[in-house]
Amino acid sequence: MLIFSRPASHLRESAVTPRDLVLSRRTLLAGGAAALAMGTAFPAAAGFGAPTTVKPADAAADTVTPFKSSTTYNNFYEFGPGKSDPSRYANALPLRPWQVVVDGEVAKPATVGIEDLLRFPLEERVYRLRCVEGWSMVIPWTGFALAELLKRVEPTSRAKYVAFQTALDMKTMPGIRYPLLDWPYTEGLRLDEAMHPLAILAVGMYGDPLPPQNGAPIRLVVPWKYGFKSIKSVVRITLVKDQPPTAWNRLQPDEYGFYANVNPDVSHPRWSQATERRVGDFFRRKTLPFNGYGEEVASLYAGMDLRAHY
Ligand SMILES: Nc1nc2c(c(=O)[nH]1)N[C@H]1C(S)=C(S)[C@@H](COP(=O)(O)O)O[C@H]1N2
Ligand SMILES: [Mo]
Repeated sequence: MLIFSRPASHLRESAVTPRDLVLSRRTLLAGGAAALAMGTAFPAAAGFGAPTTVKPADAAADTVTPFKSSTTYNNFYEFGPGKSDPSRYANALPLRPWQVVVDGEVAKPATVGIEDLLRFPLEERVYRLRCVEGWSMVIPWTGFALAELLKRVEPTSRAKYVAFQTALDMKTMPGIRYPLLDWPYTEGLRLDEAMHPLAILAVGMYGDPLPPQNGAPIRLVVPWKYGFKSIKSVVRITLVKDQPPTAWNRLQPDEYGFYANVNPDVSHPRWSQATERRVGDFFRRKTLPFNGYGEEVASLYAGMDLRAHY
């Protein structure tokens, strides 16, 4: 059973939440205390500290994308290349048992079951996700800071990057029969990016467990980067010395950089990145540097030429 403790939310419910979603949240809450009381080999986190307040620059103009849209218009190429393939096929992916291996340059490698990952202090974060194809969504994620997990395994001084890997399931993933990408899907971050409090591992959205098409049972969300960095259905997180190979970068390095910070000034060879269309909107809007999170993250890139490191 999936259970969440009620996240300290900065979501303005009046602005967005349809009644049925509110009801499903209450159902989740009913079981929360019992789950938290159970013992675990992977001890509970010491606490999240002050919740990160995450407000996109034009928050007032931002409306949460309807659930129906964000769960039927997806990129999850393991389940096919079409936007509706993931919602059609990802249901078949077995979500239990599920483990995430955390290894590499760490003092305490661990294999963490999803039940223990759900015990991390969960928060609700309303983030925009912008795809390099020029569309974006605003999604209330439930998750915890990736840094919380990384700290537990104690990165060594040699750890400079973090490599991520998605599950590979021949039986349920029709997309991996085609060599579109080098399967399994892989992504990577620099260690300081991964430790940034805005980078989260999400286990839910709209107050419920993640739908399979959105990367159940656990996926990365890095809101200041293009959507392809936010790898779904993660099974392995490896700390490494050198910049790891990543699936899209290997396929087309001139189109998909390792950094992939949202940048309206650097065009993708096939798509301008100056504007975007919110899924559900008719008109396009301006794309913001770092997807609107510049105040929080720009310092990570001080001194770097972001045209060269796109
Ligand atoms: N494993 C995996 N993760 C993935 C993808 C994928 O094809 N496979 N697509 C990426 C891309 S291109 C985008 S835009 C986002 C979309 O996330 P969403 O469907 O939850 O909006 O997931 C990213 N994560
Ligand atoms: Mo994307």
